[in-house]
Amino acid sequence: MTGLWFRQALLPEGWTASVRVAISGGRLATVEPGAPPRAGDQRHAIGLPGLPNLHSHAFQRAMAGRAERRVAGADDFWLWRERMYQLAQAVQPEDLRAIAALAYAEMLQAGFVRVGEFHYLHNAPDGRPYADPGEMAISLAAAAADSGIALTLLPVFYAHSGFGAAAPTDGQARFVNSLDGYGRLLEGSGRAISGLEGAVLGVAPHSLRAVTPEHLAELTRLLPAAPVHIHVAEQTREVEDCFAWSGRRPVDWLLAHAQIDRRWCLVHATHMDAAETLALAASGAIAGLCPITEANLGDGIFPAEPFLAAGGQIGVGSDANVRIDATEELRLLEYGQRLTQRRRNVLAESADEPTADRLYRAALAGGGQALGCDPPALRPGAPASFISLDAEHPALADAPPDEYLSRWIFAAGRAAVDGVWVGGRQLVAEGRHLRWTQIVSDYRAAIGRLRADSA
Ligand code: NGQ
Ligand code: ZN
Repeated sequence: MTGLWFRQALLPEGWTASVRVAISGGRLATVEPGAPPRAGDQRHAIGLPGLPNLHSHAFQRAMAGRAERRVAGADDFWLWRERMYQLAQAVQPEDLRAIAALAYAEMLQAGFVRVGEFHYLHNAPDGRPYADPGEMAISLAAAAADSGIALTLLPVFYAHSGFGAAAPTDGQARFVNSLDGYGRLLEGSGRAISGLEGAVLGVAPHSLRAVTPEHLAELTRLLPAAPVHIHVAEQTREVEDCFAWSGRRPVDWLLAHAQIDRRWCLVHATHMDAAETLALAASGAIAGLCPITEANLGDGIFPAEPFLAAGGQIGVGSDANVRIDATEELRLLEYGQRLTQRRRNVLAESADEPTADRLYRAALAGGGQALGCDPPALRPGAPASFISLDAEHPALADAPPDEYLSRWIFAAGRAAVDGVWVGGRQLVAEGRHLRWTQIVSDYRAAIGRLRADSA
């Protein structure tokens, strides 16, 4: 049994002094408040649950910072997507493993302990399925194992390029499946993650653009209790196209035609009118917000204040992975509201609780639900997945415990993440992933191959 001791730890009942935890079989065997450290215990200042990252396309990490130059024409989401498709076209299975391992190691260093990988690079570059339809999923599972992050794999179903079952484009050839092919892909994906502790499998219709209503109905029946993730209402053009096709806006259409409930995670849901906002909040589904990506791609600002006020639940995801930082997602979520409303502490629920605590608490619960597992918590029986913060970081100087999250999220950011444990294994120490050198060297090799490929 491994023992750890925290000067302060965030337990379900709040910040608690002098907490000793014992780990056995990857879980927390005991969590004792007010207990002294024992000989051999690792000692840390501040312990708390790590956050779930509910939406990632890991391969896109390889284009971070490389699409920040204006291109001719309307430089928008859709042109960025062309650029992204070029990368999607080039990535081979071993490249995916290396790129994803880097993205996942960075997620761990940033305080995320589980990732929801919304995975759609299924076919070989020529569009034919690999001999094992789970080939690319095997790479992602290997990346999860290389890094140690917990994985919820969300194999994506993709069939069309636009509303009304428009034929897919050449750039989408690696994504496309029939329903039968998708069944085989799910089996292959299940096999790929079978050796990973705590892995979860879900289903993911890509968007209302990419699937028909019939597909959607079939897909939700495939794994009856598993998470269902879908991109929705991210861009105003998508809202207009959906309205032209169906007479309804995307979130409204989904609420009317699918049984949207706690299984569902609606990624982005940026463009909702007041009625959609209230109805989605009442559905029990999670709104999967990716504020950094939504800013980077020029999507718009999610109506977070009315959504949360109506009891809506949110989680955060790093999506395109241009930056990987749990605190920055939460901070930017709040700042988008401040900038548009010209007020402060917009998403706080009351004056009793700091805004950071409110955001962190929402992302913990919403992210856990969306990824098909219990929200991370420091309680006996839960997976031993948690992080420690560096109390020596200047932003934490003199901080009382009820200000730790404010100082971390608004002032220090990811630099204050010190240690990270997933399923009882320590993966990050002093802010650095224990396999960082190897993971970065593998990543550089993959980038070299991709460059040679495109030359
Ligand atoms: C994706 N990403 O699937 O990677 C999408 C772009 C699309 C974001 N929406 C492609 N952030 O939506 O068609
Ligand atoms: Zn996405």
